[in-house]
Amino acid sequence: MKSLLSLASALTAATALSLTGSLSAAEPTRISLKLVASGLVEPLSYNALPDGRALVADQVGSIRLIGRDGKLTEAPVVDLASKLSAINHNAFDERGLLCLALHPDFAKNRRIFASYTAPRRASAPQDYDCTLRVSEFTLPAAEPLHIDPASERIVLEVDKPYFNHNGGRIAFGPDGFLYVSVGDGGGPKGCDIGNGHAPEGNGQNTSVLLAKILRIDVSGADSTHGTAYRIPKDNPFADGKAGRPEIYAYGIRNPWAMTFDRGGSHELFVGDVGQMRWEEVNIIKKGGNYGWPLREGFDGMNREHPELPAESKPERGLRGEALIDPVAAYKNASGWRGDSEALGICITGGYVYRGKAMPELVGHYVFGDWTGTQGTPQGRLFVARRPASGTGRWAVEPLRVTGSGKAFGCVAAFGQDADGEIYVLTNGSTTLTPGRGKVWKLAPPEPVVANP
Ligand SMILES: [Ca+2]
Repeated sequence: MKSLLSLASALTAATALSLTGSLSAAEPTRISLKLVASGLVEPLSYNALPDGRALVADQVGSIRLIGRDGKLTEAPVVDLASKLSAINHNAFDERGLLCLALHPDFAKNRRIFASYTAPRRASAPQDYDCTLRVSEFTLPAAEPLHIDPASERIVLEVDKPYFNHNGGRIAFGPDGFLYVSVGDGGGPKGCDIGNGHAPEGNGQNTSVLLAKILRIDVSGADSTHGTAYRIPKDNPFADGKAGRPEIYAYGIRNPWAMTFDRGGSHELFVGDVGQMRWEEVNIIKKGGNYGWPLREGFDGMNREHPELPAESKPERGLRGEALIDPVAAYKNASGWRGDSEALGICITGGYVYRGKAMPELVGHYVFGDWTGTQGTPQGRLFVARRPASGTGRWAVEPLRVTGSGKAFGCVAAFGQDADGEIYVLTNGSTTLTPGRGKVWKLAPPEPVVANP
């Protein structure tokens, strides 16, 4: 019962007391979910505007406005559906509008970035599925807020052999650079195997942008290389000799999602979706090799039989570099059937909580799992607690959802506002079905009402 022991040791006395005082240290932290918006398909990005309103991006293409009154505006700020690759409506899909990021100087320059899967571009191999695209738009200040889709400026494109493992999360770092998470390319076999996958896996191949965290400078174009961005001078492969200059870190399978801590030392967190045995939380360091597909979780990876344990755990990558472990991992129920420690099947990365409403979560990483069981909308929420010593593994513990938000469905993504409070973006079904998507705000547990 490794996880319960680590859970008990991670809970501080203050945490236990802040509950009801009568709960044991092993009781999960209780929270509730306050409904913010509904009627969406699958919301994947929540971005607070400086004026107190927020944008919410729906996977099927629309970006909508949540007003100061908390109400979702009917008319979209923009609908990018016509720019997207084909999407399986009323079915499961990983393609679509994936993430938004406001420029750090958004209040002055109104620059906004969006990532989405576009139809395969002309230069992509003919048997590829789509092209992951990061584009820039400007949000005019005029009311009602509206983005002209024709104002798009394409920033970066990465061709995708298959429909899945897109990554596609974007975020500005404290350094002002734009970070882009890209999945390994996907495919029916998984394991970083198939069309468009290098023999060593795209994770370990630094000549491709798949299976990477990228970092680019969007302050201007680079006329020498013909790119719409510049390469930060201290990127690990900035000179292009040993790898693509956009790469910041590598060895990542399907980074969903990627966020910076608003506080502390502004660490970069990536939830890396696993194959069959482990779901990971990583803290990303510049130049780091996070092991995929040589490793999964804290173990080696059996690429032929991913449901089985690996015979060994490699310690180094192709250049002799040390492989970096996740800070937290939990068992995937696909490879650990019936195991009580198998907490889900597909991680949905979240945020380090920096709000005021739940002091017991401050400094810890709140995240979730798409669903506990394949095919049913039963997502789960967790907190990974930073070790008291500051180093070592983080303990993963469930968050117990109380009250009316209990049956929230699948956990699609998370958002965070300027106060550090966290939003949970859900889909009441496992498919892209109209009307099932909701946005919730993480809140303290609802008071227990005595039976009348
Ligand atoms: Ca890893």
